[in-house]
Amino acid sequence: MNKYIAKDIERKWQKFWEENKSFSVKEDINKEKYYVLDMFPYPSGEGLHVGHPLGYIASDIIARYKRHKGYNVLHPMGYDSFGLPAEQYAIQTGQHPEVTTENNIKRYREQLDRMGFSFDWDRELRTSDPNFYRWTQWMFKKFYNSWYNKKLDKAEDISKLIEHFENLGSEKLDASQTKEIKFSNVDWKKSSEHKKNEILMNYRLAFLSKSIVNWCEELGTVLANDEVKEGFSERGGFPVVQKSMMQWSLRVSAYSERLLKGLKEIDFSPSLIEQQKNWIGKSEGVILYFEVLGSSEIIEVFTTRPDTIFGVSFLTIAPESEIISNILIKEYENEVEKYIKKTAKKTERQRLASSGKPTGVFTGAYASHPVTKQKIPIWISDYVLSGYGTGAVMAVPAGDQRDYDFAKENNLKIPQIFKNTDISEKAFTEKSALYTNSQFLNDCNFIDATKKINDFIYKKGIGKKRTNYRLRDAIFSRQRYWGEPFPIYYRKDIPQIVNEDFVRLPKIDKYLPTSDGEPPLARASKKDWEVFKGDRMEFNTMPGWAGSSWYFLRFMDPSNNIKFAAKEKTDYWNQVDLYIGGAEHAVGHLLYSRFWTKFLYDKGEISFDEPFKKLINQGMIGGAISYLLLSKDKIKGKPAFISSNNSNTAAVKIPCHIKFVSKYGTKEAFLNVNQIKDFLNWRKEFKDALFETSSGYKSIDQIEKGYKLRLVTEYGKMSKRYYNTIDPEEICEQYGADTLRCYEMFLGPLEEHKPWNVNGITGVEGFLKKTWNLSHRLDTSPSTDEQLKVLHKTIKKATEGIEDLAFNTVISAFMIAVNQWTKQKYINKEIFSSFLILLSPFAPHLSEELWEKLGNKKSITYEKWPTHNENYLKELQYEYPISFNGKMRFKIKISSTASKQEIEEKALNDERTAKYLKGQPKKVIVVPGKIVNIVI
Ligand code: ANZ
Repeated sequence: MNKYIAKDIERKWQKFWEENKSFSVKEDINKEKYYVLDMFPYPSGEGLHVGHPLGYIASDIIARYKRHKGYNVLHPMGYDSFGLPAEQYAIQTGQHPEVTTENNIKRYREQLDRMGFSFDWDRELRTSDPNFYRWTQWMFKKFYNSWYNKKLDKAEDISKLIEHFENLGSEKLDASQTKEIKFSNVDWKKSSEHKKNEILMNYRLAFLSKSIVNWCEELGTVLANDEVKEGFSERGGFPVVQKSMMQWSLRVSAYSERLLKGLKEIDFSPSLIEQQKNWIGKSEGVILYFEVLGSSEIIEVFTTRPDTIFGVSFLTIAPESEIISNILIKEYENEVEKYIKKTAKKTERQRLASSGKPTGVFTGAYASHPVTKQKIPIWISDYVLSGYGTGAVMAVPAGDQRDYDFAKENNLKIPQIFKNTDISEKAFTEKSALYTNSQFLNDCNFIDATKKINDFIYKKGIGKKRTNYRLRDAIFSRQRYWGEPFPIYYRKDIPQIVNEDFVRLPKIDKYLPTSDGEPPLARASKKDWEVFKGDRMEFNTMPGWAGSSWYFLRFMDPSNNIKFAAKEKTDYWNQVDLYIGGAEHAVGHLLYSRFWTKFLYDKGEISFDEPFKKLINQGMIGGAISYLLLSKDKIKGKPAFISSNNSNTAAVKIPCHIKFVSKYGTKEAFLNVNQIKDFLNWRKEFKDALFETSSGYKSIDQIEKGYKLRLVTEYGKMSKRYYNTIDPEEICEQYGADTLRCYEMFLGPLEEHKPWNVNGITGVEGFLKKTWNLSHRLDTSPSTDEQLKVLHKTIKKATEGIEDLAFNTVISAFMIAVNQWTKQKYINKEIFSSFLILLSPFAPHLSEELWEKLGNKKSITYEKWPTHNENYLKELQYEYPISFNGKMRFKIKISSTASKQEIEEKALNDERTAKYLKGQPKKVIVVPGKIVNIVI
């Protein structure tokens, strides 16, 4: 009897699949397609740990299952290979990021191959490959040459807009724009090229503008909102400040309503839908006009509560507002200037966080209330954001807490407009009160008041309806080297499109900004650029999300060199049927790729406008993190990761590589002197630190004299920085890839977070060994009803479990089946064959091997998925002969799973028994599945 040696079998089948291109697919109109995709990884230098494959295993199970079901399955893999870490490594070592990236990809590929994934590797792509990014540039040009026509609710070619300007100027134009501008067709025609370009930039979907950006000095680049967490960069944890810079942006805001509506058509989790909705942030309200007294200026405010109009006691405008200089009264100039300077340093987050004590300054100017004509003072405050609404608010202290706090702080009036409410301590922010001191709204409820005031506003022309979205245009430039170059050059500072094929990333000497602070690409001389035009090329590169916004399309036709993908192919493969990836991309990647898809749809490039039909976020696999506790005062040169954590405690937690805590639930332990020396050898910077011990903080010398050092263990993320990663290859070497695959699925529901706990792995390995052993007990004798029942139950469970992505329940069902069959003398070959097909998505190597042993010549990959027969699931019955003193008298049907006692009861309670038995029997002999003999 040969033994199950996972390693040997696995290598053999991995080679077989590769050589036979088992998973390579072509379009086939006779077959229904299924596209299952993983979020492609950034190939970092750390390689994969056991948490990463969780999603890949799940998607691989689905891919293999769908092949068995007869689908034409597209299951590709590639690399999101532009990005910061390779560039930072380049800065430190001088090694070209391309080389680093190539090495990392090699390592990823080895690890992925070892786990037996059924990717179609012929379709592999990399975003840093010129054959890929030339199409990203091609799409950028499309964005640049488009504008958003709100009347048609779609993107159109810029030539259509120019035509409109030639005929009508800005009149009758309904377009998405940076700001409202008015000009006639004559103005347009008279304009210089420079001026025309400036006007067009106001509408292009890829546009250059001065914008306030998140600037990270340490990383030397701008970051997107979702790359900034609590004022620090997500990567590296460096401080981020606000800065005004010329930047490329994509006009994502034009698609706000469609991005919102599209959420109804796709199957994303409720929490993800909610996050996207909040990010888009639709709010309906009105714009009201407040005339500035003694000036021709009008301040427009955006409000969602026009019903509170009679409670307005002042206006507040954002410090960045351009109107300030036009209305400012001279004697207030100094104070205002000082205030503006001070607030410019704060980030948006800090500004929002300062609620409770909002700061501000008076402009000296007044506006006229549009209904009551009362004099309303105009203030400046940084709780008003310049990028939202109109950048100005009508302050209603009675109904809005920030306005209330501001009024209290600056001794401004707080008019009461809500009947029977108490606003002596705080604003009344609900909508349940009737109105008072509100003229024609008095005694109305919220709904009536809103309707009345809106009618009034529209009729009198003192305002207009407005729907606002929080979604901002996405900044698209990065001051980095390792990204897609723009197909842009400048002539006299006017950006121009490079019409040649594409712009290749030039080689440069150092990956740092120039001494004038220009991005690294400014180091490239004219001859370093393959295409060089005008006065200079664009120095910025595109952000990481450029390539990832459309890569799923390239997988459909990865080697096409005349188009990003042929239309027949994108028509065939169409939307991604199932997309699996981490929850951290909820509002970044998943919003940008939806936007990008809608744009390509508008341009007729593809025929669907949502990229992902269904999305699943796999949970995280966590690990135990061991920390040493050090006194904060004594640490020199704090590493970045401790700067933001536990700032209020005296101790700093240092993640520690000493893995002596093996069991979960161990909260603290003590290190011996050798272990501490080992730690200090490795982290020399802590040699003067004071360590927390069982009796306070002690230095290393004191510890050597016998104090016990404390070490705490917490459950957290698996990451190199916590020294708690486990390499999947190690697990594959020890137990086999099939065990790893089944084990990760067995850990719990796919979407939940769960700790890695190696204790259970041998159980799963045991199950595969049992399956292997079953193969030695095959027989061609007919299957028993019992064997068939177990099989059909398992088919049902496996099919339903896979469809519901409840993989852990499927593995349990397999284990039950194998245990039951193991108890029997033999197992019918046909039954075992069917079982191998069920098992093959989970443990593909083992299934292939046993399939071959059964005498099959072809791979199991495309074998038809079995279907269950309800008839076999019915309760099985056995017909017991009932004997009295050894003489068979009659038969009764009893469930085959009935216990001895149940069988005895059934026999004794049968009415025919009374004929043969008077009183109590001497003895009842029950042999389950055979006979009942009643001794009288
Ligand atoms: C008067 C009012 C009375 C308001 C009241 C609220 C409550 P959402 O729903 O988030 O869109 N606002 C408008 N523009 C702003 C800006 N640039 N910065 C800060 N706040 C701004 O919020 C809309 C409300 O937020 C608006 O309605 C305005 O205050 C404020 F009892 O106007 B409200």
